[in-house]
Amino acid sequence: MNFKNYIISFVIILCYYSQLNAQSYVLIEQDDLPAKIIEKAANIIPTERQLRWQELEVTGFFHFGINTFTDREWGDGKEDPSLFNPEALDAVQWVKAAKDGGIKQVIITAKHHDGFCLWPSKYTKHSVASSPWKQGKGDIVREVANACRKLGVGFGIYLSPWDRHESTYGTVAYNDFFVNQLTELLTQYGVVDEVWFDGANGEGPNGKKQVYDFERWYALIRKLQPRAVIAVMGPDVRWVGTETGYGRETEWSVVPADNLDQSAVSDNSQQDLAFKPSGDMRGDDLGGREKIYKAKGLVWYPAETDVSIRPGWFYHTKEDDQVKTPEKLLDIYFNSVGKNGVLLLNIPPDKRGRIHESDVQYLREWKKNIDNIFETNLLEKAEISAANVTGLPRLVDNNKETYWTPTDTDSETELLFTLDEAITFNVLSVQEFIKKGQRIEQFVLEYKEGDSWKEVARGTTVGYKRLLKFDTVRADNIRLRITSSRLNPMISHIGLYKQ
Ligand code: FUL
Repeated sequence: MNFKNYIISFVIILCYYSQLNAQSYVLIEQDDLPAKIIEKAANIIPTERQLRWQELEVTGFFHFGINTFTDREWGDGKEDPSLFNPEALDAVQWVKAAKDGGIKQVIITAKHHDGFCLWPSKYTKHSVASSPWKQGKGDIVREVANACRKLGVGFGIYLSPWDRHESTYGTVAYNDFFVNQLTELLTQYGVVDEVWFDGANGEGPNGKKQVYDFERWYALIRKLQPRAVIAVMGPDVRWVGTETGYGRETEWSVVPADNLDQSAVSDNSQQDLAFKPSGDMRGDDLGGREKIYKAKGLVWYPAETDVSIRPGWFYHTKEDDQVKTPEKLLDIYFNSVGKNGVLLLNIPPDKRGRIHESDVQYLREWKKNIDNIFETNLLEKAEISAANVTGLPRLVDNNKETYWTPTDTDSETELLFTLDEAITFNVLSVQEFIKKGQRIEQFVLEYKEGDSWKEVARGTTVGYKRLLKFDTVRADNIRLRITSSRLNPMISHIGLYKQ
């Protein structure tokens, strides 16, 4: 082997190993200096299932159940199943309404806190099987799963750990009951893409609270549905901390994890479960330098931003005139997906078992608005330059598998866009190549007026996607400066658009 080939093989092997070593979590050693911690943070990457989920951008919730018929948000578990009768139920209409709104995956509330099951569970009578709907022969979970498969939309389940009906709740036996129900849902309906656990933990019918056996549930999900992300009270996806649809200005997907399971970290077969989420994930900045310097470990734990299209999670006729408008939904899109989150938008079916007409229409208009804005990247025709020019056009090629990065590890970098003809824009979109980590800490967008550069907008974190809206600008010389980053930034997309 000549020297050149030797070097090439060496680099290939090195890349292979660095790829293998990149993980979705890392332990911080006591003697790690700040620079080492930054390097570790910059190299944490999402798991395959987290990446797939992040790229969905917009997902949906269907809150439906006995509450739909009692006009309540939280049932007490004493509701009579005979109230449940969605006579015109059409799950294909639900999933189609979601899909027409750009939603790529939906989650059905198989059981909410009231304990009423939307599938005929063998383990309780408190379910659709005791209702008049389809003479007790129906199964809503199946109808939704089938509709998802038919329309190519992802399928997820919400199973409330808090059960206000089940008599064993508050005892050890409840954990078996819950595992049995979870097993039914994970084995009878094909592929499950997301399992959503709520944090609510109130009293059951006997006045006792339950100690949830999360670890057993996680292991069961990994075994039966390895592709599913486990959300909120789970290790893959974190609740953003509000139910407004508005995420944080500074949203790190890499956050401190002080309870990494040491033995699982070093056991390959257990690595999937090394991270046990705990503690409150609220606050303005969860993963900034000050936070990670004090951490014992770091983990990729991205944010999900949930909100309902109506004031309530369940359908109420009195809220028919309070459906969020396409304009409001667009603002939410900018502040959730555009702030490094996945939007989880709830669309509650009504008593007929259909998504209300106004929700359907608003969803469609919302999607049309988003498509219009992002149809043409005005930078496509720009000449791009930077300190290092290798691979620059990849910034505007609309290909999520390509990215640009400066060759040195300079944390500051500047990209210049020169156009033959001035462009008019008011929206910026930036995306990092998160397959290799999240790094950007601060950036500024500027344009040239005469001899001076004027600021248009600035931001902190980027992550999967950062969207900024600002007053309309017309310019032919534009630059994006990354003013702070953990190691070298890796940018997969930059776009300017006109709303
Ligand atoms: C909350 C629940 O209590 C609400 O009813 C709803 O399901 C929401 C998504 O999560 O914690």
